Amino acid sequence: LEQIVEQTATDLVKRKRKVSFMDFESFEWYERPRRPFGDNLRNKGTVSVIAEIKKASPSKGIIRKDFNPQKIASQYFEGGASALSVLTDEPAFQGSLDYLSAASTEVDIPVLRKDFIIDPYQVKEARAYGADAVLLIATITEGNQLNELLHASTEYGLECLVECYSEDDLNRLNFEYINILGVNNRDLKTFDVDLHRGIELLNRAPEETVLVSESGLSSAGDLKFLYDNNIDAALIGEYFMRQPDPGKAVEK
Ligand code: IGP
Repeated sequence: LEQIVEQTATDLVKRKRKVSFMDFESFEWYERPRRPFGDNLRNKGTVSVIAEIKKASPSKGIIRKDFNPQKIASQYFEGGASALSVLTDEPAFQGSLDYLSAASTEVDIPVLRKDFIIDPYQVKEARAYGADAVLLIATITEGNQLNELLHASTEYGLECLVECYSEDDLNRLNFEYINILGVNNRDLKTFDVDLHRGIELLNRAPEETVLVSESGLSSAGDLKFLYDNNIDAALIGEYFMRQPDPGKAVEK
């Protein structure tokens, strides 16, 4: 994780230099009204699905060979996903900001930018490429950084899914500014998945928080387990991406 964040920081310096003349405000998606993300996940009488567009991962390499983000977005939408998540990180996940805009224009549900966000610049970039929400990973932020990013998101009109890995992460959060909490079920050192630990952490959030269980989910049994434990939404990537028609898998 440290390596990825370091890479993100280096890339960002380069990108900022390269695009310093590029003004995001002139992008066609910049002024588009945002679709509500958190409200779309809550109170559905079922676990809402956030379906992820993910070509590759650091642990598994290429997950899907036939990778067409636009087509997958429309299949997810047809299948009834409540929201999409699009990996935009290039070095580790082979994602792209272009996949984000492609997905966002294709569907009428909110779209989350999934990346290692460490700078308000990336939040503005997310807006320019059509995101409705951004992922903020608590673990990779220090000091007041998370609050600054939350503040920037409000300024740019994007919602935030704040992701935690541990009790330490959770204890650092100020829920006055956080409406949507995610816990990653996957331990990033061992890659082990533990849904129980995730649920236990999620249920410590204040009552009105939208709760999202992330990673390693693949069965109706998993979703039933989340539902029985008051979880609002499930973020699912790899399992869907390995199905011939990812949309059909959402329907089930
Ligand atoms: C999806 P999975 O096991 O269904 O493919 O997991 C999502 O939770 C995972 O991609 C993820 C992730 C992240 C990726 C969760 N948090 C942070 C990159 C960065």
